[in-house]
Order: sequence, then structure tokens, then C-alpha cells
Amino acid sequence: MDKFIKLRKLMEKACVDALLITKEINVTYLTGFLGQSSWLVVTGTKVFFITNSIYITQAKEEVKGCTLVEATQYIQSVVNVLKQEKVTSVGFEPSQMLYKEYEEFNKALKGITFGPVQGAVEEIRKYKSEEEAAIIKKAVEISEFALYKTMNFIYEGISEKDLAIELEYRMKKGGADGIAFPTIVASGFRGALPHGSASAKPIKKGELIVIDFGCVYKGYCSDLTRTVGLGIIPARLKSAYKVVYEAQQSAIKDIKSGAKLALIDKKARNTLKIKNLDKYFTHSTGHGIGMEVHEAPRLSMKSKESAGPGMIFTVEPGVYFPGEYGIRIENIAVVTEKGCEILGKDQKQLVII
Ligand SMILES: [Mn+2]
Repeated sequence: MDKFIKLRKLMEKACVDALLITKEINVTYLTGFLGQSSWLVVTGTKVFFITNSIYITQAKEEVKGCTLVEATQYIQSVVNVLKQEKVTSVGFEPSQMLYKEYEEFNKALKGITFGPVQGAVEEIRKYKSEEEAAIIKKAVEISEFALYKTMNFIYEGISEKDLAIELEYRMKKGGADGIAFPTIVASGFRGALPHGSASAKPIKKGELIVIDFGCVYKGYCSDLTRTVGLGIIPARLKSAYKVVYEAQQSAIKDIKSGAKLALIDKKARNTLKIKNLDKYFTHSTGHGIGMEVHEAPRLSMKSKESAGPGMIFTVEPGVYFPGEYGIRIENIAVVTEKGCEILGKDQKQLVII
């Protein structure tokens, strides 16, 4: 179904006859426009693309099916469009509106209801098309191949930062448009920081290294985490790795259309609980991935949603022992009717270098 048909259904549900889209990624998703500083006004029958002189030529090339509006004052242009189209109620994206813009709109929109409509485009973005899934798959392949090439650079004494640079370079060299987020390389005790960005710490023998990395390819992100060991790894850490892997696999087994996301999260937690490791798993099991590295849906205890075909999310249980070490394994699941397709190689074996 056309994105705008879906969006208009959500507008109807929210009781607005127009929707103002100011989030850049949402503008790109709906129109294919790759520039910045552009807003959309979607009404029941039309889409107005509001941009400035810098982007107007690019917009003429990239944006089809919209009425282009060249603006000097964005808010005034939106107000003009709404009045011209006789709109009586307009929604905006509350997480994307500055307070001063909100005030200005409120003043200028006398007689027009102006209120928040949260996450409408995000709701549509949650379900990926086959084309989108293929792009994410490619982004995963680029990342995974880059790590494979970077394995030679894991040796005693290399800093986390240098290792991250090697990996990022290879992702770009392998076809990525950029990195999806600052690469995490967290070795030894730093591995206990779930989001420990690469530091100057040299990697030592006997340490586990958590590498969480991803790239952007054609506007879509990948996100993988691998835990590898350098030198002789204590048996205690090896068995914890095994449990984390089992937690990931048990969660993956439950993924299919209709499965409650909170139960998938719980499955990973319960598997860790058998070995008393659940208390060291301090974040949710996964998150949607697409144009943003973290997007809807969330796989957490609080999630009220169920998996649906086309949803793409990470499955990334981990355990973190403050001051000691951390382990996380992350792959990406593409939900199908009967189950899911896993992107990224199976991590059953702890790779030791
Ligand atoms: Mn992730």
C-alpha cells in the first residue's frame, strides 16, 4: 500500500485533516528527497513540499507527486498552505518541534486546531518492504565483511580506538555511505559498559572485546555486536558466552508474526536466569532498525506490540559485570509469517584470536 494512503488513515484516526512533517528522515522516507531543511504538509488529497532556495533544484529532481513550495519563512509558508487548503485541524510531530516554533505556530494558526500526533510516520516505517529489507541485508553484509577483514588488527596493545578506525575504514571501503553510530570497542573491564565507545585503552591478552558496529547503506543502517577473545580466556567467561548465545537463540526461536515482543524479550531473560545471569542483563533485548539505528518497535518488557511481517529488529542479549567484563551478541531478525530470517552469521563459537 502507498505510504501516503497509510499515513492518511492514521491522520483520520488522529482526527486531523493535515499533518506537518518536520523530521528529516521522515521527509526522506515519504518523498525520496536526500537533502535537508525540508518540511511536508500532507492533506487529505495533496502533499506540499516546503524547502528553501538551496534545495529547490534538488527537490525538483528528486521529489515527485508533491507541490513544491519555495520558502523564506517556513512557518509562514506552512500557515499559508493550511489556510489556502482550508484546513481546520493540523497535527505536528511533537518530538521534532522546538518550543519557539510551537509558540509561533500557535500565534499564527488562530482558528485552526494545532496539536501533537506522535509517531505516525514511524508506525509506517516499522514494516519494511522487500526492497528495504534487501538494503538492510546488504548493510549487514558490508559490516560483517569489514569485521572479517579487521580481525587481523586485533593484537595485544592495539587501542580500542585504533581498532574502531580500522573497522570503520573497511566498512566505508566496502561500500558503506558512512557509519551508523560511533563504533563501540570495549575490551576487558570496559566491556561492562553496554555503550562504551572505543577509548585509548590498549587491548590486553585474556580479555573479551565487545565490538558493536554498523554502517549506513542507501539510507539504511546495520547494527551487529560481536564478542571476541584475545589470548587465553578464563573458562568462566567462555561459559557465560555460551549462555548469552543460548539466550539469543531462544529468543530468535520465538520470533514469528503474531509473537508478543515482550515475550521474546522475556525468553532471552529466562534463558539467562537458568544460569543466574539475568540480573547482569541490564537493557532490552532489541530494537527496530531501518533509516535510524534505533527505531520502533522495541523488544522490551514494557512492549505491548506483537511482531508483524516486515518488522526488522535486533536481538542482542548481553551480560555486564561491572569492573570485570561484558558479553553481547547481536544479530538482526526480519520477521516473516512463519518465523524470521536472521541477518549476520551465527555466533555459536566464541572467536578467540
Ligand atoms: Mn543494537
